[in-house]
Amino acid sequence: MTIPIKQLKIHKLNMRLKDPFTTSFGTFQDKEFFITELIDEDGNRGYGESVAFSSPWYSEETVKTNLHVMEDFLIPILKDNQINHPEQVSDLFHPIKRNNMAKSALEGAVWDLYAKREKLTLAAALGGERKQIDVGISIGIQPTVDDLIQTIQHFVDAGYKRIKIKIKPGWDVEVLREVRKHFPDTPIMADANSAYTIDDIEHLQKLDDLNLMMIEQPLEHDDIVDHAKLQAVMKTPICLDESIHSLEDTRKAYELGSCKIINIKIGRVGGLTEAKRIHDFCMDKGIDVWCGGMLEAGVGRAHNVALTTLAQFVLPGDTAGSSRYWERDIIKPEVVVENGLINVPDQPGIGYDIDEEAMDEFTEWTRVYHF
Ligand code: OSB
Ligand code: MG
Repeated sequence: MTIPIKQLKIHKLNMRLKDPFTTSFGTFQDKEFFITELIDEDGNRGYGESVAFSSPWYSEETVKTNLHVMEDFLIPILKDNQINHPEQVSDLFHPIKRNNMAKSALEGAVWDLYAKREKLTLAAALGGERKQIDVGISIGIQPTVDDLIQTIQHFVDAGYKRIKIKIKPGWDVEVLREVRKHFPDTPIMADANSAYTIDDIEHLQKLDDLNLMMIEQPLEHDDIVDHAKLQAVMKTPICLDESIHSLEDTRKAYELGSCKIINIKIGRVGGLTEAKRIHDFCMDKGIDVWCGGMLEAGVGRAHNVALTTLAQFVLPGDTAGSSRYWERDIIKPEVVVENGLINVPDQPGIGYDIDEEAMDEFTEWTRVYHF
């Protein structure tokens, strides 16, 4: 049955993180992004979120490229085709190269709308069965090691199931050694956001003594060859984030031995359908996966929660509670973490309502597209 799409709205929002978040490539505090809203003839509303940042530091996409690609290429494709099932959308978008976060912002809204029409939770529509998901936390680079240790203690006390520490040259081995002394048994991992090169092999091998769950994306953002060389000489599992944009990238990384774990981010891989394909491949090959985060507002966060209900998401993800990021989120209720767990909502679609008052507060403008 065709999904009778009547209208699409793109809302441009500006929100401010409670605290600045620092990675090896830069610091974030003010976030501008889009919420997509698809409305059908029966009045159902499906929501998506674009996770691109303002600058192309994490990947080449930006807020502006997302709007350009949605308006000039992707929305016309949605208008020109009948959609019966959200899985068609990734094939329809396939001729447009990359621009995965733009694709995902629209595809996610189609999935939510479809699930609401079918009166299914988004988790169930994707085939997920978990009722609760395990949650970890990602901690940005801190001014001092003492600050880092205090911050970790705070989140360990709050029950988060694993701690991810951002590293970069000059803030790595010594810092993690100190952290290990204070937290001998805590599940800890490190994320370098591509801050090292293959010349750093010997330095990175020093991390092998620290009993880390994994090291995420140590080398170039587009590399899978040097990561294979590095994984061959390291005990610590390598997890790829930036390098994986598709199932094909995943297959190649698997064949080369570039990693043992994959961080699946819905936006980075072009949407929920491709995320699920990567998940299914990893399940088949015995590669552990977890769901990464992009400092999302509530809609993107809800999509992450739904995806994480799939069986091979065996490691805690980065989808922490709304209040870790925002004074006020744009969904009701907000995403809440208790004892390191999020209860998966049981309402249809993303399972959280839009907080219209909060949306109004953060919306800079809205554009309407008629189908
Ligand atoms: O590499 O996972 C990453 C934040 C911004 C850009 C890239 C990354 C991150 C995080 C935080 O690690 C994830 C989150 O808490 O949403
Ligand atoms: Mg990462």
